[in-house]
Amino acid sequence: MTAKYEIGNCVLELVEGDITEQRVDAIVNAANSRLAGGGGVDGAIHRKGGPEIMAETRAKYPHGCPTGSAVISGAGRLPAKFVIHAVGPIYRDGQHGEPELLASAYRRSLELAVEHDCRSVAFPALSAGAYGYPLAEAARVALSTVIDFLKNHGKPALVRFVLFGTPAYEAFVKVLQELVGAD
Ligand code: AR6
Repeated sequence: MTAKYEIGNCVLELVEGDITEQRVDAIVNAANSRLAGGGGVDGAIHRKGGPEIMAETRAKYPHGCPTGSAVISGAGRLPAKFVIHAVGPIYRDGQHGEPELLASAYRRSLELAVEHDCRSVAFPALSAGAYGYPLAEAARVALSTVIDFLKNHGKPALVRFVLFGTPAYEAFVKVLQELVGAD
């Protein structure tokens, strides 16, 4: 399943699938602030990408990455040029800066992608798994932040959200329709 929305010359895509299988310039990882690896997207990326990704992030970012930010590495054996390690917030009640931190993790990831000439970027639903962010709220922050960025910068040419399972895909489609009035 795929949904597409054009913003100027850019395309925003929603697909149901596995982020580690995406042939794009940059795959975004849902990392933690220690860049220590873990489950979910992070586990899948390091398993499939191989140990050089962790070796590189350990060497380059020994102090990790603050919540709401992102860092970049090579992609090891994954079919991408880069992995962008984004650190979303752990959801408490929505009153502890979660939306701002989540938006800034997306924005910093997109800035890094543009700085590294990435034309295509694939995101998971940051914070919507182990970090407990309610899916519809996470989708609203994710989509509105990406749409604003594409309107303001005109790149990257393709941003694809790769949603794990039909409920996540449908939640994103619903929020996109609410935001843009798409049919
Ligand atoms: N492809 C796409 N989406 C996936 C995949 C996949 N292969 N696997 C899971 N998802 P999570 P977070 C979905 O937990 O909430 C890790 O331990 C998943 O269903 O990966 O930001 C890190 O080390 C959910 O919708 O990331 C951190 O400690 C979304 O991806 C912590 O989890 C994000 O779920 C980060 O938690």
